[in-house]
Amino acid sequence: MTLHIYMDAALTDPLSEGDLSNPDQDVFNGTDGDSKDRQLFLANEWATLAQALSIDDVVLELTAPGFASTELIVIGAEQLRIVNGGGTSSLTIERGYGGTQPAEHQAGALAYSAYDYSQIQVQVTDTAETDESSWVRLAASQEHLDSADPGASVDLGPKNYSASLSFWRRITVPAGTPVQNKTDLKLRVTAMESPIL
Ligand SMILES: [Ca+2]
Repeated sequence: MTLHIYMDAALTDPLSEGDLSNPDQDVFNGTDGDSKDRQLFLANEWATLAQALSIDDVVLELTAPGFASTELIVIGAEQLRIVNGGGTSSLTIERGYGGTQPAEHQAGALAYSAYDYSQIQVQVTDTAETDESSWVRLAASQEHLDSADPGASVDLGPKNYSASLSFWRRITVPAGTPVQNKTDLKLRVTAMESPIL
């Protein structure tokens, strides 16, 4: 799965996935009860080319580490397969994958994980002790948060590899909640992944 949740529409601030290094976090008044909304974004992993790629280059230089070995990526109309170097900014690549034609690409061009997604769904799960997933409402737009069922998942439909989607989350802390650093609510994204045809 190369879908990630981002905090910003420019897709530069990905949420951490499992290690709480960059969580979606807020501060709430637990005495009176408090509620906060935030827009979040879903997109394929992407990166920018640090150097131009000629038609027969087999090393791809990115401006930041990204992608995984054996993953397919797409630049312009060309698909490429990562042979080696996954997780670094210097990747060995197989050109013209899947019947696409090798082409020149400029520095600054965008590379995306080469997968389309359908049936995208975001759900909240509580990973420890009492289930507080009902503190969270999810909806495709902010105005639909009011009518969203607490703890229910949200269906976001399909997106192609270069598109981004957004959704909203509302966290409501019940009045009388004691002071705590709460880290057990997680957003889980599921989807059907397909290669670009
Ligand atoms: Ca809990």
